[in-house]
Amino acid sequence: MTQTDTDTATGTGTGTGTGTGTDTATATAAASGAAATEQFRGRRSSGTPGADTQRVDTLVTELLTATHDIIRRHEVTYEEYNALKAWLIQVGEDGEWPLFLDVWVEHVVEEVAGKTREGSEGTIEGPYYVPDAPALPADATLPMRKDEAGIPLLFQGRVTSVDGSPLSAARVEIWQADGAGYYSQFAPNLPQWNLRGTVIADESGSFRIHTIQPAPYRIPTDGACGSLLTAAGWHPWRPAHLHLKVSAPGHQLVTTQLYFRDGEYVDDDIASAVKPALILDPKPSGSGNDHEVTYDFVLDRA
Ligand code: MBD
Ligand code: FE
Repeated sequence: MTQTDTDTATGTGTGTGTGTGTDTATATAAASGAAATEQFRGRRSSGTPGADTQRVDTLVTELLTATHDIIRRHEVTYEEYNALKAWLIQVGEDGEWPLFLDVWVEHVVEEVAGKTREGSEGTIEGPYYVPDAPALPADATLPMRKDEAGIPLLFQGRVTSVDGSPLSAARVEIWQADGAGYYSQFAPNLPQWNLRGTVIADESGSFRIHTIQPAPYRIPTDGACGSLLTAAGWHPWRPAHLHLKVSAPGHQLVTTQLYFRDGEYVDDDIASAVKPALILDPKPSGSGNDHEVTYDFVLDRA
């Protein structure tokens, strides 16, 4: 982290877990983990299942049985069992349950949840969404620093219903990492809403978002998830991506991500969240080194 533009930087986000309040703070697994944990807890008031004893019994029994089978089949030792126990404790201490679950589990939950939708393909939300990003007009530039690094990108499109009718005033929430792979509110010394916004589409459901092309994202390697990567010989990378939540009255919200053709790790995402329909192919636009791409969203009825 070498940002020097601190005039609007808070780095403190919505919680006490982000940043450390010093200009020299570096991004750590424990700090971004604590912020992600707090963000998740703050948004999770509704939708608690838990009353269905039968279903909990079935799911937990099958999870445990699968674990027992693995132990028998591979003759797992006490050394390995204790290494697992220590590692699980560490995941909690580092606040990395949101990261671990969203990287290695969420894609299958999303696959099940999205099975019956006809509209735009979705994919995982990941740990770094923050609700209520500042509202922006249909033709907008995302909040960014004066010297924001990265190739300028015009991301434009239209939001329609499954029957093709335009969804006027659809909301296009967008969030992304910066050119160094950092998300505002989860890494220190970034302006609070850097590269986050809620774009309100026009009467025809159209939007034009000026941003920068994000960089591939390296999940934190200095915490428990990093230990797992090292121990298993896995790489820590996600391909460069834009995160989106697109919604309109009377329609189902879609949570998705868009990737870049031929981008590094598009075929080897550590979070298994790439789908062919989600790969953009931006072209140089008339001016300078800018790129532009069009992607339309189709929403299912609620
Ligand atoms: C990310 O940016 C992300 O999108 C996911 C799914 C996991 C970790 C970091
Ligand atoms: Fe991400």
